[in-house]
Order: sequence, then structure tokens, then C-alpha cells
Amino acid sequence: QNKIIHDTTGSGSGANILGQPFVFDDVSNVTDSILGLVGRNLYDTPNHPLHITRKLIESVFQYPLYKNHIASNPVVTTKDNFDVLGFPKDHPGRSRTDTYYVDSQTVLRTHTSAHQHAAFQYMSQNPEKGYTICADVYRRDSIDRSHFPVFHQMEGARMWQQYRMKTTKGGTRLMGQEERKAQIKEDLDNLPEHSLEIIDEGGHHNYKTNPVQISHDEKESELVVQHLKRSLELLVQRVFTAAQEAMPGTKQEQLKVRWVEAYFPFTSPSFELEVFWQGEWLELLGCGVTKQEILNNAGLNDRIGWAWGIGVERLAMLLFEIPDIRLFWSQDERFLSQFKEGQITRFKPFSKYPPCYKDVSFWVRPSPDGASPIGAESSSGVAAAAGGDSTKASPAETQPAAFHENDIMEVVRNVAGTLVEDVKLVDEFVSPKTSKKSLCYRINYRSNERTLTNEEVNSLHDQVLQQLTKLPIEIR
Ligand code: FA5
Ligand code: MG
Repeated sequence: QNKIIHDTTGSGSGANILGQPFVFDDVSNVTDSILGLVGRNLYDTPNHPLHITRKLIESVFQYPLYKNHIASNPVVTTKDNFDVLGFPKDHPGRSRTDTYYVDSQTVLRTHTSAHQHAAFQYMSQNPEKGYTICADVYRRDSIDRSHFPVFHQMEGARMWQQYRMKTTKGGTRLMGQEERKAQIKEDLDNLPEHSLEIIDEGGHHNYKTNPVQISHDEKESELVVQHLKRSLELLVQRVFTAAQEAMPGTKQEQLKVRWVEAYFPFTSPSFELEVFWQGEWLELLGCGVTKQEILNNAGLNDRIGWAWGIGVERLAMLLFEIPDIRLFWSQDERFLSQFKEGQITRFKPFSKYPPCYKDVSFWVRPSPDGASPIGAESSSGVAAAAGGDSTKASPAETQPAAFHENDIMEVVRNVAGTLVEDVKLVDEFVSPKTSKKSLCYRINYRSNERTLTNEEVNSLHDQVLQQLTKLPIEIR
């Protein structure tokens, strides 16, 4: 069991994570509640919906063209999670309000791209032309039915290679860019057709805001983008056709997707893919043409290629109609017995237990830079796009005393774990006298597995109030 170790002999506290010891420093913010979720390997548990979804994605990006990896240890360096991917030093994704730090150099990975560098190094020694990686990822975030501090991602990448010729001076020279381009074109032409309706290409040719990399040939980059988009459209077709077939009796609708211009430090041009499903546009993934410096740094100067990253729960919730992200962590047979390897079936909810709402109101000081303490959805890449899984307001690391909404979420998680369904801001006003701001959050305590007793909820809520006194807020 992963646990925080409180050492009173003077060397400070630390944690044991998957058998490996770590010593905390002043950046550490992992908790027992988050470490308790490390090592469950749900994506590797047969008959679990996340495993079924992973296998479905792998069936589209299959061996021997793609090497299908899993990465079970989520503890990675800040170098692998951020630096090698080109995250600027002040990128909000690095903030302690968004990311779980084991110590100042070590985090629980916030995305599968943390393994991109290692996977690229593997590629330089092996014959496969691409890969997928599936892993659990960790983000400090809001609490509701589609957000949990651990979720799963899959990353995919594909590349094409030039060849090297010996020079008379004893060195080597890269040759065959035209042949490489022709190969990409041939692979593109060999991809099957699909019947999706594509509503928007996402500023595909907007070179000002979504540029082709300086070191790339424009036509070659364009072919890579087309291959990337078509490959992912085929994934959507495969997955959503399976979902439609699992719902006999409902009208088979024409599947619609759209591409949205995006930004990631490690790809350019970059896109997000959204699919129109049961009346709304849903963001499924981010992707783009891999930054050449990143390939070069892994010894792949002779390659060009694409990469994508997809949220596995997001797909699984659509595929199986699972209404609450906490259910993936359930050990209840009424949940687990409903899923069988290789089958997409509609989830039959078991009866809902009654919710119990408790409000908490408090004053916060106005933040000095005027930034909002109330988080938008966190992101491992985006700095420009709006809405959905995009930008974050403030790199709160620079102001350790400022209140951030994610800190409330963390307190509630630590006390109540999966017994909380959501935490919502329900009221907000500024006192004209003191110019202090008042916030009111509503905590919805509800188990997916049983009815909570009044005493139990009262005791949980008392502990929450008690823990909140440690934050820079004043409970009303
Ligand atoms: C990334 O994490 C990038 N690493 C993706 C990438 C890889 C881009 C390779 C380019 C090349 P982002 O933070 O947008 O990007 O997350 C990717 C996907 O993970 C989202 O589209 C969404 O499907 C899923 N996701 C993000 N945040 C959450 C969350 N809190 N809960 C569930 N799923 C989420
Ligand atoms: Mg995103």
C-alpha cells in the first residue's frame, strides 16, 4: 500500500510509492488519498470498461505497425513531464494547484506524453513505425461526475524515416526526403475511406496561428496532418459505430466530427477532435505534428511524424453510457459484472442512493493580480484555445498564500474520497465595505454503493470544515 510516512526523527516526512521511497520537500503536495489510487491498473484489468476501451483503440492502432505499450508507474520527473516537451517555466500546467508533486523534481504524471521521450528512444532501436501508450494520469481538478483526480489517457504516435548515406569524408548524410514524402502519400492513400461527416477542418491552413514548423517542408507537413486526421477519423468511426450498435432500437445517426485549432508546446500545427454525440460537441483528444526538436533530442533526426492524446474515460462513458466517473473505481459486483471483454453494452444503472447537500461559505481576500481563483479545466498543453479542457487562469505557485478553488476540492477529496459526487460554487459576492469576496460551495455527499447515514455525513462535513481552516480563507 502506498503511504505517506511521517518521520519525527528530523529527516522530515516522505512517501512510499509502489515500493519506492521518496523524501518530501516544500513543493510536495501528494496526499494519502491520491496515493491510495496509485497502482490499481484498471486499464489492465480484464472485463473492466477501461480495459475494453483501451483494446478497442489498440485494435485501430495495431501491432506490428504500432507497438502497444502500457506504463504502470506514474511517478515521473518534471523533466519528462514538462521540460523535454518544451513547456515554458511559467506554464500554468506546472503549478502546484494543478499538479501533484512528490518532490520538486518528481510528479505524478499529468499526461501520457511524459513517456514520449522514452518511447521515441525505443523507436530509434526498433522496427515499429508507431506506438500507443496507455496509463493513469493525475491532475488536481474540480469535483463532478466527469472529473476525478485520476483518469486514463492513451497517446499514439507515428513516424516516417529518411535514409542515411555515407559521405566520402566518413560521416553520414540524410537522403531521400522525396521518397519519405512519397511513402507518407502512399500510406495515406492506403487508409480506408470512412463515412463521417466532417463539419470543420479546424483552421487547417491557418499558418499564422497554427504554423507549419520552420524546419519542415510545407507539403510534407501537410501530408502528415492528413494522415493524422484520417487515422483519428477512422478511430471515431470504429468506436462510435460500436456504440451505436450497442443501442438497438435507437435511430442510427450520421456521425459528425469537427476539427478545432489547438496549441500544445510539443506539436505544430495542433488540433483537437470533437464528435457530435447525443446532441452536443464533445472534445475527445488533442493531436498534432510532433515538434522536430523533440524527435531530434531522441536521436530521430531522420523522422517526421504525428502524435495524439485521448481521454479513455471520456470514450468509455460514451460507449457504455456510464453516468459517473467514480464508477470506474467501484469494486461493486453490480457494476463490474456488467462488462465483458470485447463487448460494448449499455450500462444498466443500479438504484441511486439519496444525495446529501451541505454548504460552506467563506471570505477570501481579493487576489493581488486580479486573477480568478476559480479554476477552468486544467490542461497539459493548451495555452490558446478556449472552453472545454483548456486554459487555466493563474500560475498560483508564485502566490503561495492565495486561495485556489482546487485546494477546496483537494480537502474534500482527502476527507470523503469517492463519497462526494460533486462540489459546486453556488454563490459569490463582494462586500462593498471590505471589498472581500464571499464564496459559497455546495458539497453533494452521495455514495454509488449505499445510503450514507446522517451521522456519517455530519462527521465527514465536520472534518472538511476543520481541514478548511488551514486554507487562506475565513469561514463565515
Ligand atoms: C494532453 O494531455 C496532451 N498530452 C495531448 C496530446 C498528446 C496532444 C500528443 C498532442 C500530442 P489535454 O490536456 O487536452 O492534452 O488532454 C487530452 C485529452 O484527455 C482531452 O481531450 C480529454 O479527452 C482528456 N481529458 C483531459 N482532462 C480530463 C479530465 N479532467 N477528465 C477526463 N478526461 C480528461
Ligand atoms: Mg484539451
